[in-house]
Amino acid sequence: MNMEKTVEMYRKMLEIRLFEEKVFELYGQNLVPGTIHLYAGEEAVAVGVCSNLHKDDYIVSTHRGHGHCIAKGASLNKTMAEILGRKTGYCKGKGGSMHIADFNIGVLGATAVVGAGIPIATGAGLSIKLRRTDQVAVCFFGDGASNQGTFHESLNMAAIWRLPVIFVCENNLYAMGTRQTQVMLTKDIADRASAYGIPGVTIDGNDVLAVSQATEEAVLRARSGDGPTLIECKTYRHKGHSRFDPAAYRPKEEVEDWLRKDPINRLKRHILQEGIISDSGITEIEKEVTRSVDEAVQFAKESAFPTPESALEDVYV
Ligand SMILES: Cc1ncc(C[n+]2csc(CCOP(=O)(O)OP(=O)(O)O)c2C)c(N)n1
Ligand SMILES: [Mg+2]
Repeated sequence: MNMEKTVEMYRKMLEIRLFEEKVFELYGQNLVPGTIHLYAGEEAVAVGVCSNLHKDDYIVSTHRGHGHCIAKGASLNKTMAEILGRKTGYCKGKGGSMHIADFNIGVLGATAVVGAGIPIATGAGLSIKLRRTDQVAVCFFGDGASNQGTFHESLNMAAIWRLPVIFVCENNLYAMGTRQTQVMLTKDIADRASAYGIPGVTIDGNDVLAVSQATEEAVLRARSGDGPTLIECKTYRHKGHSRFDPAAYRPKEEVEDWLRKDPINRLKRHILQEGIISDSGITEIEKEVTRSVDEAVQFAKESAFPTPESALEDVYV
């Protein structure tokens, strides 16, 4: 792995973590309308995947989407402003946490409807194929979403039409309070790929280098016209499902075990052990990221709220 790329991945993962820690803090101060679903613990998936994408490649995100958008290049300022419901945000403050979109960087949007993003990414794949470009479309979704009909229909359609889509299942073992083992007998969701005649791989989703490697192969396949791949990343969310969920359904030992496998600390250890950069280099990155997150908070707080009349703008008639 190229050293520069490794350091950049560390910076992005840290950016997502510190950004969300701020979002959590601001939520506690009643500054975030609606709810929030934090991505902490799963950063290696978004960053490992997006590190292989070009600006004009597409992603479709989920309700747990801040990390996907930041990894694809979303502005921290505009993302924070949207989460705080300000008019300088990505959707002019009218969408909030679950509706970050920016077509200029290929973020086709997030959706609160579980599994709804999967056919959207498949449609983007069809559009790429018809336009004959070398773009790819990536779809992020959870273990819960993989039980929706949309998952099965989309994989089948992408398979027969050899669409350039990469289906990335973030298996964090739970869909709200429901454990994967309660709702499916399949242990590895990637096994479902064989039902559609496409490759499926299960990887350690807390190892950003493994995620990046698997994505690189899937992207190459997609760009060469060989069709879709299903990548299952085993990971874990550090917090509850959404802001008010204390996650009492998770055994304490399980949580502690996964906290020890934190993807950011893991990459930091690798960077230091391999001498890619020194301790002071890491401290410098931490300072820079903290500064940019603080700036995003300031930008958002200083921005105005949308006017009530603006609710009637940007609507389809
Ligand atoms: C169609 C639909 N059904 C149910 C819900 C309620 N809901 C919101 S998130 C969620 C769990 C999703 O789990 P998963 O796909 O594993 O994603 P994760 O939250 O673990 O990232 C559910 C059931 C919804 N938003 N949409
Ligand atoms: Mg899940």
